[in-house]
Amino acid sequence: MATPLEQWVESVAHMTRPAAIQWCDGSEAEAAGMIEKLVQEGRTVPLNNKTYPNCYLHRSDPTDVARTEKVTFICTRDRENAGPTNNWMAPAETKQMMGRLFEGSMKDRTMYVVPYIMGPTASPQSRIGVELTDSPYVAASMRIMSRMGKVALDRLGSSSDFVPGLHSLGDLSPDRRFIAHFQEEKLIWSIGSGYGGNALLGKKCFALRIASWMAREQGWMAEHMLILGLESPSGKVTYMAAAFPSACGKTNLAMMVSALENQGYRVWTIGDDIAWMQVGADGYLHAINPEAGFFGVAPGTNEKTNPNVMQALRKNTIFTNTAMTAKAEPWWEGMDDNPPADMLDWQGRAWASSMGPAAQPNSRYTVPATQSRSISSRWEDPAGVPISAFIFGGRRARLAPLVYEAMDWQHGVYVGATMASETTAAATGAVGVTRRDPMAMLPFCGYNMADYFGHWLEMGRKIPHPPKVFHVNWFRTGDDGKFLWPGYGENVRVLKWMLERIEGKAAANETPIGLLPTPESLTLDGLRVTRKTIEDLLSVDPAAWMKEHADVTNFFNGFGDRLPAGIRDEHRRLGERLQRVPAGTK
Ligand code: OXD
Ligand code: MN
Repeated sequence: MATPLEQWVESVAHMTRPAAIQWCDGSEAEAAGMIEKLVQEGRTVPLNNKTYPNCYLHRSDPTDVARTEKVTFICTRDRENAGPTNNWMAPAETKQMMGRLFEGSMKDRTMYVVPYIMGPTASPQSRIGVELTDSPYVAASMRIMSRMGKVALDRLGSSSDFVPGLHSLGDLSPDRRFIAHFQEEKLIWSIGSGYGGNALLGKKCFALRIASWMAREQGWMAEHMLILGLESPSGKVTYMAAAFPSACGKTNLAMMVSALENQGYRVWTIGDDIAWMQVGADGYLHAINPEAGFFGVAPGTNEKTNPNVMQALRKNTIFTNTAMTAKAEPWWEGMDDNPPADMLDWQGRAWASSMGPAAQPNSRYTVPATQSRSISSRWEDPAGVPISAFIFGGRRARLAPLVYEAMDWQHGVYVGATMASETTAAATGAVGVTRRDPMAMLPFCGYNMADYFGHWLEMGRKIPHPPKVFHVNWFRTGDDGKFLWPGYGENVRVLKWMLERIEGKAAANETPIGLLPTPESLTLDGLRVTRKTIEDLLSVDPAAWMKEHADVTNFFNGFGDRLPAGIRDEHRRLGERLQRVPAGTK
């Protein structure tokens, strides 16, 4: 009798008609074969074998360089269940339309059957997915980003308990590119893109969009969060999970080299992008990192911003769309100050500065997590790590202080639900446009966001020891437009304050938006910032927050009656607290 997996593979092969089917075992030999094929296809080149052993540079189709939210769909039977922040299509119509595109799409190609585990192999919190793909680049990347191959098949056995994901490059035309999630069936279909989150289906499609739906059904949480451990001088490690929108430094924070290492404060990495969490027997929320690698943005990464990753990606790494030097080494803007001579740009053309950036701004590295010296000894703990703090954050030039603490869980959920970030010129061309991105899940929440807020409130009732909730802003600027806070390794000073709040040691001032550090409660020794700068970083301008409050009202109105009462209450209370502040106070 064919297993459910064999039956599905057979039915997909019938539709897509591949020339061959390869069941992946995850071995070195198999990966070498995929890379050989990629090199033969001409879009992938080996890098310098001495300085970057077993590293490759892949150049994607120039029209296929980023996740495409416009063609990403949540296909629930009832449109209302997808909610106002998702694109929606009806499941039956979507299958018909995409089915026509999948018809014969793998002709002349090999279909790889990629079984994978999201999460540590032995963890009961982990889940299995299987991706069928006609892209050897995707199969080779999935081997880095998940526990892929025999290990997953062994765990699956003949069970039907896996999330199927069908992926084909199709003809790579942006006009025929669709990423669809069938929530009720827990099924993913993606065609027309070979890039990142569009194509590595374990990541955003499964671990966030499908998993967020499963998590609500089953009473756990799937979040767009890094997970780190902060070690204190006693050797105790306190775990924190943080959600920031793209381009706000999640990977850098997760892998930070602490500026307070000489005082005994170190940061350990569990994950840089996604956290799956459930209530443990000890009453704490326990988090696992479902991924096994880092798929990070290369530009801006350097010895200062992330020395740990710079060291990690010196071997066994797939680079995508970076530039390449004459020594066959990868290069990107922000790696160092001087672009080397005789470089090839991300499309393999001889580069001159008049041509714009040499590396594509969303160029990436795909590197095994174990290669970072910051990786925590508990990163594969089957029971996950107990989370003591949630950190929300965004890029706010003038509004949000360096850090504040929510008054309680419900207020914390409100702080996450009202998260926003201002766009940078690099991303959109329009500077300072505020994009609301609740819990950094705007593109990733697989159901109605109002119900998602409700799920967060509900989880608060189920967690005996809920994490404290904080909000940070590393990006506040002064009147001269310059950043007030040095960031990077110095951010550990803010984590230390959080730790001391968790332990009941650090002082805080109550303000209308939450609890702020007293200047004395921050550890600032060895840091060259003036008292005035610290006061600016910790100031709360009630008039600016009133404007923010009005903007949030507009955002919440989009959810109509579905917005939970707890969120409405918090919103009203913030308005009342702001109104009580005497005019002219800061
Ligand atoms: C990512 C993203 O690539 O959030 O992780 O876009
Ligand atoms: Mn992400």
